[in-house]
Amino acid sequence: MATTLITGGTVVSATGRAAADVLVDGEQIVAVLAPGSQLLGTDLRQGVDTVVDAAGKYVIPGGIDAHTHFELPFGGTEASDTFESGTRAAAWGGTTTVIDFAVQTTGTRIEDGLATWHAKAAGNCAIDYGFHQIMGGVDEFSLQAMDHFEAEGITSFKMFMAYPGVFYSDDGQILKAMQKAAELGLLTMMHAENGPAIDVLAAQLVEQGKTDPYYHGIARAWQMEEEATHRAIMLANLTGAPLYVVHVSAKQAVEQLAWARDKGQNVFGETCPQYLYLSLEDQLGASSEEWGAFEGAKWVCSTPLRSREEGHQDHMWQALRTNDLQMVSTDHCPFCMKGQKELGRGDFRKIPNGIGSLEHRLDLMYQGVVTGELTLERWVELTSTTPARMFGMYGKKGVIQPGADADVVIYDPNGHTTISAATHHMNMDHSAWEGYEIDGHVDTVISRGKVIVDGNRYLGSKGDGRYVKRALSQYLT
Ligand code: DUC
Ligand code: ZN
Ligand code: ZN
Ligand code: ZN
Repeated sequence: MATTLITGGTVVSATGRAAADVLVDGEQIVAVLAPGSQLLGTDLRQGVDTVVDAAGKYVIPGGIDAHTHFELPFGGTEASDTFESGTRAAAWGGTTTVIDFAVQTTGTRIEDGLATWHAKAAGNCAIDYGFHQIMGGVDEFSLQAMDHFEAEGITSFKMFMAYPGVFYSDDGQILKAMQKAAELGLLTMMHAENGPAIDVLAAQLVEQGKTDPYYHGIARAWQMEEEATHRAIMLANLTGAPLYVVHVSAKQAVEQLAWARDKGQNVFGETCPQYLYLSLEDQLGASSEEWGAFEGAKWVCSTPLRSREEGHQDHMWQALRTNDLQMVSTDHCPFCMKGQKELGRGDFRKIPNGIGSLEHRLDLMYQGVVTGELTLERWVELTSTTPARMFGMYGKKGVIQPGADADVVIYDPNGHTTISAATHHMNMDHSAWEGYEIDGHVDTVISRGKVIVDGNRYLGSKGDGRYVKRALSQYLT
C-alpha cells in the first residue's frame, strides 16, 4: 500500500497542538511522530512513497459537515448541488465527510426515501458521506422503520416543527418519535420554529403587500424559534430523548439550550456560518441592478438571518466559546437566483429556502481564530471532532491518530481566499459570501489517504467517497 508522510506542520486537535509528522499507510493514519524521532532505532519516515511538505501550516482532521442537502426537493424545485458537485465543492473547502438528509416527505414511506438517497449518492461522491433520516410526519410505519435505523447506520433523524404539509410533525407525533428514540438511543434533530404560526404571519405580510425577501425574516420572528426550541426541550425532557437543535440563529433559542444544559439535560445545538456573519439588516439593504430588492433572496434560509442590532450574531460567537452551542454545520441548501430563487419574486413565501456555503465553512470559521473569537483547537473541535463524536464516527473521523482514516487537511494560515461565485465550485450562480476576504487557505486535502486537492489542482474523482455507517452518538453513551 502507498505510504505518505505529512511533514513539518503543526498538528492541531481539539485538545492541543504540536509539531509532528503524520505517517499514512494506504487509507489510514499509522503514526504521529515527533519531529526527528526514531522508533527502536528506526526512522519510520524512510522509504515513504510520497512526502507532503506542511511547513508553516496546520495539519487538521478533515472537516465534517453534518448538515447538507444535496438534490433536496423544495418549493417546486431542487437544491442545485448534486452529490457529485456538492462533494467536490466540499473537498475544495477541506471537508472530507458530509452527512446529508435522506428525505421522507409527508405521506411517503421512509424506506423509499432512504433508498432514493442511497441511489443518488452511490458512485457519485468525492468524499465519504453518511445520512440522517428526515421524518416527514410520524405514523405506525415510520415508528416501525425506526427499529432499523441503527442497522442502516442512521443513528440520528430530523423532525420539523415548521413547514406544515411538507415535512411538519405535530407535538403528538414528535412525542411518539422521541419516546422511540429514547428507547433506541437515537438522536433527535429538530428544526425548531413554530411553523403554523409563521405561516399565518407570512400570509398577513403578503396581504399587506410586504412581499420582498426581507419579510421572510420578519415572519419567522425569533419568538417563533425560542418558543419551538423550548417546546422541543420539554418534549425531550419528558421522554428522556437526547435532542440536537439544528441551525440555531436566535440568541433566545441559545438561552433555552443553555438553560436545559445547565439542568443536566442532554441537549445540543448547532449554528451555521450565515448566523455568525450575515444579518437581517444586510438583507434589507440588499439591492442590485438585476434584481432590485429581490437581491435579498440570496439570503433567504430557515431559520432566517437575524437582526444585528438585537445582537444575535455576537451571541452565537459567544455560545460557540462557552459551549452553549457545540457545532458548526452549513445547512448547505443551494438554489440559483435564475430559475429557482426567482420563483418567489412577488411573494417571499415561494423563494426556495437555503444558502450554499459548504465550500467555505472551514475558511469562515478560521476567521473566528484570526479575530480571536475561537482558539485553533476550538476551530477543529467545532468543525470536525465534535461532529464525529456527535454522529457516531469518532476514532475513524474527526481526529489525527493511529487507526483513524487518513482524512487530513493542510491549512495555510498565510494563504488568502477571496470568495466569489466566479471561482467557487458549488453549483450556484451567486454567492451569499461574494467578496468576502479570508485570511487563510485550504492548501491540501487528503481523503482516506488519497490527495484530492493539491493547491489549485483537483485530483479527486466521483466514486471515491464511501457510505459511512454511523454508530450511536458518543455523546450519549
Ligand atoms: N432550511 C433551509 O434553509 N433550507 C432547507 C430546509 C431548512 O430547514
Ligand atoms: Zn431545518
Ligand atoms: Zn437543513
Ligand atoms: Zn486553493
